[in-house]
Amino acid sequence: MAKPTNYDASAIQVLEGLEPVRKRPGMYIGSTDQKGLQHLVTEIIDNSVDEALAGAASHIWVILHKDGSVSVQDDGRGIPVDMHPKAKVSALQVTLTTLHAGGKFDEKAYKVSGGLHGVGASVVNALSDHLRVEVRRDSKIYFQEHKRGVPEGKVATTDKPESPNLSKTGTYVHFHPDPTMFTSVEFDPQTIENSIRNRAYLIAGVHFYFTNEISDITKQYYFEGGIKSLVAHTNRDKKVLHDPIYIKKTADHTDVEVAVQYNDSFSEMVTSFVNVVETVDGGTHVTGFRIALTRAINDYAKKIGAFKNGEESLTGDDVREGLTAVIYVKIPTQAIQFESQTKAKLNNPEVQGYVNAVVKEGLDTYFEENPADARRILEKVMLAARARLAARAAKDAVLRKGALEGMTLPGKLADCQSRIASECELYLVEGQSAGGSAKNGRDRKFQAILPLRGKVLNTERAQLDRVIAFEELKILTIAVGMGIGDTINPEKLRYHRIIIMTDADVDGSHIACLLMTFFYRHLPYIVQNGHLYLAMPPLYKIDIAKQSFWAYSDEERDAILKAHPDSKFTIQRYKGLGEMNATELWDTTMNPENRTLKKVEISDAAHADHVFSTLMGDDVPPRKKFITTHARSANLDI
Ligand code: 0RA
Repeated sequence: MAKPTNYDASAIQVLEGLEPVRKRPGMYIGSTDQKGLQHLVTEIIDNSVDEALAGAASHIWVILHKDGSVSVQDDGRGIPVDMHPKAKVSALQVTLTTLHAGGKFDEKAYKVSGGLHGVGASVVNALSDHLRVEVRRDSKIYFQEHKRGVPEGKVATTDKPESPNLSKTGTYVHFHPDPTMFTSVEFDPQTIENSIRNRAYLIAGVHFYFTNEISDITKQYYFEGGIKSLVAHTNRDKKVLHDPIYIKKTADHTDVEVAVQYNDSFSEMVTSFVNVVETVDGGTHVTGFRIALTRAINDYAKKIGAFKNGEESLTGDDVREGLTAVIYVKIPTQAIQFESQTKAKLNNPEVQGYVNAVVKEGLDTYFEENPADARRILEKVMLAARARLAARAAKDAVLRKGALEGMTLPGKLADCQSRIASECELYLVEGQSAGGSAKNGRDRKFQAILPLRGKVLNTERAQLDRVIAFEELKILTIAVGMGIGDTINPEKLRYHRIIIMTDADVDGSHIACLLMTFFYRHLPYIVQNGHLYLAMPPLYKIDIAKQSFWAYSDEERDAILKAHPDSKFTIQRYKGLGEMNATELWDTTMNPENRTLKKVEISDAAHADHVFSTLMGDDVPPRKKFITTHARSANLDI
C-alpha cells in the first residue's frame, strides 16, 4: 500500500475538479441507488470494451471480490503514464482525477464510454472510498492508489502487482464504492453478469471472464455468433418457430445489425443497443425496425394471397406476438443524439430510415429464400390477428356491461378517503380474516384494502378476455382504475403504491407470484413505474418483560434474544397474517413509520421474462430445473 504523500499544486487543482461529483453524484451516474451503483461497474468495463473495439484488447476479466469491491482488467495497450504536458502529472493520474479526461487522448470511431454514459473513470474514482489502478506498459507495472478521488501518492512502479493476469500490457482498475455516497454498496452479481454477457454477444471475438469470489464461481463469455446467439439465448425456454434470421448492412457510416426469431408465446422481447450500450427505452432504431417488420410480413402475406375475406392487414401488435429480436446499431460517437439525460432512448431521425431500409430488404430476401419459415411466421401472426379480433369482441361485450368502466367500485374494496393518487395505497390482502384485520388496523385516510380469496388465475399465457373474465382480477383492475389492454390510461391510476400482503409461507409466495405475473404481463406500467410493492410481515413476536419486539428473520430473532440474555421471554411464531390483530398488523406491517416494503423492480427485462416463463409457463421440465437449481435459496415453510 502506498503511503500518503504531500500533494503538489496541480494535484490539489485536480482534487477540486472532482468535487462536483461528490456533491451531486446523481448528475453523473443517474442515481445513487442500486442502479447508480451498478453504473460504476459498467463504466469501468466499458473503458476496457472501448480498448477492445479499437482492436487493442482481446480479454477482459471482471472480479467481484469478497469485500464487495470490483476489479476490471484488460490486455489492451494500458492507459498512457507519461507526463501530461498541461497538468504536469502522469496522464494516468489525469484520467482518474479529471472529468471527461478520456476523450482528450484518442478519437476512436465507436467509443462506448465517452459517447453514451460519458462519465469516465474519474467519476467512479470520485465515488470510491478506495481505488487502485495498475498499468502494464513498456515492461513495467505502474500503479496508483486513490481515496475518494484523491491520489495517495504519485504514479510509481511496482514488482508486486495485485492484478492477477500476466499479460505484458494492459489496465487494471480495482475499486470499492464509497458507502457514504450510495444507499447500498452491495453489487448484484446477476446484473454484472448480464451486462458482461450482453457485451460479449455484441463484440464477437472478445473473451470475457466473470469471477464471483463470494460464490467462488468463474464464468467465461465468448460468442462467435454475436447477436444471433443472443436471440437464441433469449428464446432458450421457448418453442421456436425457425432458426434466427440475421441481417447486417452498413448505411452511411451506420452499422445496422438485426437478429429475429419467433417463438410460440404471446410476448415480445425486443432488445436494442447503440454502440454496446442497451437503449432500454428504444428509439428511432427500434421504430425503424418495427415499421420494416410490419411491412415485410404484410407484403409477403399479400404476395402469397394469405388474406381471406375481411382480413386486410396485420397490425404492429400482431407481428410482435412471440417476437424476439435484437437491434444493434453502431454510430460514430459524435453523431449520437439522445432524447433525454438518461440516454436510454436514441433520437437520431436518420437512423430510423437506415434501419427500416436495411431490415425491409433483408426480410424480403429471407422470406423469398425460406418460404417454409415465412409461412410459419405468417400463421403465427395471423393467429394473433384473429385472437385480437376475438378478444376485442369479448372485451367490447364486457365493456358494454360496464364492468371495467370504474363507475362502480367493487363492494369488496374498502377504499380510502383521499383521492390524491400519489398518497394512496392499495393493499391486496390474502384471506378474509387478514383482510378484516387490515380494514380495522389501516389508516383509512390513504390506505385501501382489497381482500383476495385464494389464488388468482395464472395469467402468464392468458389472453385479455380470459383475464377480465376472472372475477378477482376484474375487481382488481377496476380498483386500480387505469383500464387494461390497449385502453390503459396511466392518469387514471388510483393508487401510487399497490402493496401485495400475503403470508410468509409457500402459499403466500405463490399468491404474490401470481399477482406479480398479472401486473408484469397485463399492467406492466405499474411495475415499470415502481408502483408495485411487497409487504414484509414479521415472522416472530418476542415479549420480554413488558416490551414487545418483532423479528422479520431468524437472524433478527437471534439478535433480539442475544441483546436481552438474562430476561424472561416468550416467543410467538406468526404463521399467517390472520393471527395478528388489527393493531399488531398496523404496527408491524402497515404503519409507514416502521414497516418495511420491498419494491418490485424489473432492472433486466430479459431476465425477468426468463424467470416468469420458467416459473409460470406451460413447460414442466425447465420449471423443475429452475426450482431444483434455486431450491437452496428458497424459504420453504410447509
Ligand atoms: C488512451 C490512449 C490509449 C489507450 C487508452 C487510453 C486506454 C484506456 C483504457 C481504459 C481501460 N483500459 C484502457 N486501455 C487503454 C492508447 C495508448 C497507446 O497508443 O499506446
